[in-house]
Amino acid sequence: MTPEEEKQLADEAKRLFSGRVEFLLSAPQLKFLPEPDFPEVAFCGRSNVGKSSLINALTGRRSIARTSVTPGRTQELNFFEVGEPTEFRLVDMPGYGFAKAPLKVVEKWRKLVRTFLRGRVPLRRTMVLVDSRHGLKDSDRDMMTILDEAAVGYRLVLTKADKIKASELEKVAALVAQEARKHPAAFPQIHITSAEKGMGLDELRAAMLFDVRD
Ligand SMILES: Nc1nc2c(ncn2[C@@H]2O[C@H](COP(=O)(O)OP(=O)(O)OP(=O)(O)O)[C@@H](O)[C@H]2O)c(=O)[nH]1
Ligand SMILES: [Mg+2]
Repeated sequence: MTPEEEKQLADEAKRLFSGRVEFLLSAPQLKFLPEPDFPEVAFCGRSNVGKSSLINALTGRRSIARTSVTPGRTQELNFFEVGEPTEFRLVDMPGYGFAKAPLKVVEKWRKLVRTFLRGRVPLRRTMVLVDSRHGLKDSDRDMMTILDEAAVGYRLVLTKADKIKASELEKVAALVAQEARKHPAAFPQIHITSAEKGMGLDELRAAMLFDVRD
């Protein structure tokens, strides 16, 4: 892409995300998924990593996606439509790696998430969110392997960048980028964001629009 094309994409992305964004439905089981009519971008990551907060920040809505201080807030696949007419959908997913939830519940979410990521035809891209303070955990690596095997391209997105020192952030980002290079379906370039401070959001919006139009 030329710099002009990049700028145009970024402007368009900004306009889209600040326009119509609407909650569509919440699917507690696969049989409740919406018809696969539009391209989709899914947000996954460990419990409490900031998936719902990032969706709110990207769309400039305070609480279109439900957030909480209690991990395990999002328990279904939540679909949001972007654009007028709809151009694509965002999918807010339940978090993984949440040790305190009852095992049966965790198993149910895990199955829902895995089956969705493996078999969803309109899924264009998955955002794998990683807490800036913690870097990659084994549960993230498991998720990355699932996506590699399903050949679903994904972007690694560091969240809560406002919570650590710049020098630490640089170190974590380098480590995550290094590991990303070993995963065939991972984008080599990682994203650094803060839903709280609005950091990295313009770039991520543009990247997502690029992904759904790809
Ligand atoms: N400082 C800071 N806090 C954040 C940021 N993003 C999210 N948080 C906080 O982290 C907590 C969890 O955020 P959520 O968006 O609910 O996380 P989630 O990944 O959707 O969680 P589950 O749905 O439980 O898996 C909330 O208390 C948020 O306010 C950020 O960029 N900066
Ligand atoms: Mg959530």
